[in-house]
Amino acid sequence: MKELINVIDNALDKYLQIEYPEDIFKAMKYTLMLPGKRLRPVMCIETARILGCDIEKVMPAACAIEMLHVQSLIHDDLPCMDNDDFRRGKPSNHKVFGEANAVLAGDALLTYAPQLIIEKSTDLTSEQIVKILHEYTKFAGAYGLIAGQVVDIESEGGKLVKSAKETLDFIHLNKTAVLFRLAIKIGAIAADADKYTIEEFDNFATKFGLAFQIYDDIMDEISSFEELGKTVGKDKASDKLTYVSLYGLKTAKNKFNCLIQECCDIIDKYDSKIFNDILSRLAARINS
Ligand code: GRG
Repeated sequence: MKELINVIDNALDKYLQIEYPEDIFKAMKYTLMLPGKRLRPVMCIETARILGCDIEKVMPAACAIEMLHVQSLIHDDLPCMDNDDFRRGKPSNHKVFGEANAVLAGDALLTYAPQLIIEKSTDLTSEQIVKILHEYTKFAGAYGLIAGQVVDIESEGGKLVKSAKETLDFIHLNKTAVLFRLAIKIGAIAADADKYTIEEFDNFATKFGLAFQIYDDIMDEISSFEELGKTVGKDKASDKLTYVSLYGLKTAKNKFNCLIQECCDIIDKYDSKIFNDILSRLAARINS
């Protein structure tokens, strides 16, 4: 997995060159190249590999997903959103480049990502590229990531249109699971997987995404700045609607463990060391 992360890091570095005007490219590259776990591109590439597709074929799209993810992190940290001063162990984008450049860097990553898919995915067919772009635009916008963020912000202000449970599920599915679904679906599309297989992987990605957000909620409660590279304890301090605040730590851990087990059951037949590693590492940390 470490090897694959290095390959992804090199590809990200290559795909995003510093050009004029340097300030915007530097701001884009700053958060992008800080050490993240690269879970989304890794899972995109591993899905493609399991299903018989060369990793080079899907690398531009896998990197594009990381760019979209980084855009969401940069914007999430802004004072008008979560107002966080640290990300990936370093000062947040707006702390280094100022708010205007951080907004623009996010916008630029959001728009460069599909450009990269179109320009560099030379081994994919036009039909595959259109399908991938359709998924990208659907999941990144008001039918996905943005919807999750809006309801998250509304719920912090105490505005609940649905029940707390329904609201929380909506936030987790749209704010977090959506990018894992996108990553894994793109891997499956690149491998020309059939409808049944795409659905099976989508089911895996949805469960994984929910488990991952519960993991994130639990870690905010039990972990440290040194481990996470971002401010901890914020959810509790801001009385945020999370799995832990709604169900308590014990039930949150149980739900997380159930989802991880369901993910293992789905992925088991593919005998993937990378997926097994990701699932077992998350579970080990929560149950330690
Ligand atoms: C798409 C225009 C547009 C806006 C995005 C800001 C926003 C709207 C959404 C916020 C989404 C968000 C930040 C969700 C949190 C998901 C999450 C748990 C992120 C942490 O992921 P890790 O732990 O991070 O994989 P690393 O740094 O390892 O990549």
